[in-house]
Amino acid sequence: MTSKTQSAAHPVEASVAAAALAGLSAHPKRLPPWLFYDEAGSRFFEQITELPEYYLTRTERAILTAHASEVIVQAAHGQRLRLVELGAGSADKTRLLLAAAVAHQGKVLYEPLDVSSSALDEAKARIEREIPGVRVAPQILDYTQGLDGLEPDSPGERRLVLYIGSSIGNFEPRTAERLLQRLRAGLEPGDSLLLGVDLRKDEATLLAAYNDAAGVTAAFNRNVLVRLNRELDANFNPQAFAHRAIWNAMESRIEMHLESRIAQRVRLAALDFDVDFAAGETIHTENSYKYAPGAAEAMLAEAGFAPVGSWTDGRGWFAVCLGRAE
Ligand code: AVJ
Repeated sequence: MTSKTQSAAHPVEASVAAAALAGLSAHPKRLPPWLFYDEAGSRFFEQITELPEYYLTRTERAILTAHASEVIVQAAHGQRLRLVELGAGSADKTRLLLAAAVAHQGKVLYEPLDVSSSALDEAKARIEREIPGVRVAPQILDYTQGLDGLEPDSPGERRLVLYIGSSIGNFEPRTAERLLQRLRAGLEPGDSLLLGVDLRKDEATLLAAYNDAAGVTAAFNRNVLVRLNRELDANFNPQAFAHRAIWNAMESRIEMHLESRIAQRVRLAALDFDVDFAAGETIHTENSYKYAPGAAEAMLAEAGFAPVGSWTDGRGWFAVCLGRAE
């Protein structure tokens, strides 16, 4: 970002600039999945959750519908609970747990954490309107750095941290493990963590979930280029990149890539940076890890959370695991 001669139409966000510069200079090229979630990307993701092929959201919702009160009772362990949620995007599944908590103890404090306030403000108004008894106290906090900054538990109160929606699936196992350890360090013994993970299953089902017939996932993937065009004055032609989803069995993950259909040069004017693509060259945009049965429970235990409960659906496609800080 040295010889910038003209200012971009929008203020350039340093984290976006740094991620694009590092990722598009790397071999193979990559962009981090958090870049998906601008306003348009968050809308595309909401659409993905309703696709017939994308079984994750509705499977996890079915598990929580069946077991929300059990989760709340186990987590409370005879005390009052307050709920913290990492990432605020999963409101409709969270409301099942909030309603169960209200049924169990009358009132509940819900603290959704996110890095931006827009999603949070919307969630606050909606949830307080729709579930009487819930008080929403949104916190702007990057939970990947830990939970410092949250108020400590009050006496007689326990915290239940929700990390659902397979969000942890974006992280490599070692990073995921470190993240759980950091979360554990911010909790008191007796607090708990509810983790939702996607499980390994047949390849065709996995691939279809990330390569839907309507092309919504392709649009979600390409939207990262649209974002760079807007925020970094880049000139990507999104249609010159094909959406690819592949199953990497060795790593037990779905990978998403954008594959350049032609040899081309793209300019990111705000960075004064040109990047060349060979025909067929890819940008790796996401990993979505799929866990073996028992693996999430083992990872929780490793991070200092004793296994309390683990629930799955009839097909064994998704797991919701509760661990208690020891
Ligand atoms: C939000 C990370 C759980 O990995 O399934 C959906 C994101 N990517 N379709 C996932 C996503 C492509 C999603 N997570």
